[in-house]
Amino acid sequence: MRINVKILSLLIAILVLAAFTAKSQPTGVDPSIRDSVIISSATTYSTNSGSVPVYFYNDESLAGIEITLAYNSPDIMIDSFSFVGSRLEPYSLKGADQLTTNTVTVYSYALDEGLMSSGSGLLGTVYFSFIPNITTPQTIVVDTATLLVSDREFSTAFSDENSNAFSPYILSGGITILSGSCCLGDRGNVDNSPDDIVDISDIVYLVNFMFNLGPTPACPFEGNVDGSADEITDISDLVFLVQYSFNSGPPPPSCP
Ligand SMILES: [Ca+2]
Ligand SMILES: [Ca+2]
Ligand SMILES: [Ca+2]
Repeated sequence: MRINVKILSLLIAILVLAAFTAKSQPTGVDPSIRDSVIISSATTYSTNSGSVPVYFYNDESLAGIEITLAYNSPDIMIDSFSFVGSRLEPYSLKGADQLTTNTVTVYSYALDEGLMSSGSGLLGTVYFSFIPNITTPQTIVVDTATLLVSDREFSTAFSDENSNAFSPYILSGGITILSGSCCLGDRGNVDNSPDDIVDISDIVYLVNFMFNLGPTPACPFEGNVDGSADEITDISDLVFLVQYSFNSGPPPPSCP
């Protein structure tokens, strides 16, 4: 789901969340094992975009989650927040609103679907784009933040089945941007193996990506095996790689 910056969705979020935070600020005690939010540390290249997955753990059922993420750099921009593959994907009331250029608040509430059962896994993924000629290498910290918008405080809290809000443990992360391109030599190392070798693992990776909700190729140029001008990874790339591997087809072209 793309970030929706529309005022309407922000208002809905404020209304829904007001009920949540009005009851209690997140000062409640998290019983038993402390729940957590883990922001990953990702590495990418200046010619690419970047993404930072966020994970969470809870040992009791939850009625709601709100997480506000921020970074402090003019060099990157939030493109979108995706719930694809997230533990929150089944919940109908969820969203991501970009509060400021550098801040996005993400929320999810269990309604008819029942409480969010205990577990650990993906909360969602923040996608970033970079300004042209970005300084490299650099690491930008992505952490949680508290922000006041229209007298409503956006922060990070979990809420239990009685709407008692409490603060999870937060592990901050970030994104490291290296210079140049991720693509080495020829295209086709879809699984980004450090040896840059093209083999059956790359075919498996492509099949998983296309048909099994597997992760996107870390380097889009390696994933675009056939070197199509749109730089898109699709079924043609899988066909190209199978032809090359098993049918004496032409080798993948060089990296751009
Ligand atoms: Ca390569
Ligand atoms: Ca490989
Ligand atoms: Ca292609």
